[in-house]
Amino acid sequence: MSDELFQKLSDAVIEGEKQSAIDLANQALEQGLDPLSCINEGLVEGIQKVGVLFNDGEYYLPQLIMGAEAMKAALAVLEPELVGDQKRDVVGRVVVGTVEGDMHEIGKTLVGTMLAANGFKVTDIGVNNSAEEFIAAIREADADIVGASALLTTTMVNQKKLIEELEQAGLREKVKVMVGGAPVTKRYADDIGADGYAEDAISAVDMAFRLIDPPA
Ligand code: B1M
Repeated sequence: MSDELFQKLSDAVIEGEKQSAIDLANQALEQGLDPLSCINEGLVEGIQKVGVLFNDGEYYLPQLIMGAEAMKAALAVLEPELVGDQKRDVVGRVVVGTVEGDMHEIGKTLVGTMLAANGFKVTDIGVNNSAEEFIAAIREADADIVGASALLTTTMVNQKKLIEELEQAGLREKVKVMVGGAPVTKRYADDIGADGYAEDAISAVDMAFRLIDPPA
């Protein structure tokens, strides 16, 4: 019975069926199923499959967004029911935002959602953030990683500025910097001294895991 419901939860995420994911999460709780198992054996399985389909070119952005939204909605039902040491381990703390002068939010939000779906505690500070605003949020969240998004060739420079100001604030050793956004390249990320670059939201999750737990 529980296996069947886990599978349905996973399928709801894969199909991006938000309402169905919410209904199934409520149904699982009514049946007394363990919320943590619903997350790990249902939702997480689903979102990982979405990632594979996206990487294989079988899914495009809309399906990725819908899968992440379905997962987030069901998580909002299940997470408050986790008790005591069942609370999901926080993989790491991430502040995500779009840099100063830049109002593009969709990609950044998707990156944040995918990170949250994969167990990171995400503070999304929105768009048009100065370096000072990033730094205040990093301090407030005690972040391990800061993710700075830029969609304009004219605002990419503010990713560099953020890194410089992190150095001046004495935070550069403490926080890893990940950058991304359509005009940003791996080469640019290396040039400005970022720790990580990701081309899309799925690779951003992989990169965040690597930044938290770098290979020996
Ligand atoms: Co704007 N815009 N826009 N825009 N806009 C682009 C980016 C542009 C390429 C369109 C074009 O000309 N072909 C162009 C930039 C040119 C350039 O600089 N090279 C452009 C321009 C010029 C402008 C304005 C200047 C237009 C004007 O007013 N004259 C203006 C600037 C406003 C400002 O920011 N100050 C502007 C405004 C807008 C809207 C407000 C209308 C709107 C944004 C609405 C919103 O976000 N709420 C908008 C949109 C929608 C776009 C396009 C069409 C789509 C962007 C998007 O959401 N893509 C875009 C053209 C395009 O990209 N094809 C364009 C979907 C999203 C999921 O992808 O954001 O790339 P993306 O995110 C991806 C990856 O890049 C990566 O993962 C995401 C998921 O896979 N990623 C990260 C993103 N951030 C990451 C961070 C990471 C890691 C990965 O780690 C931290």
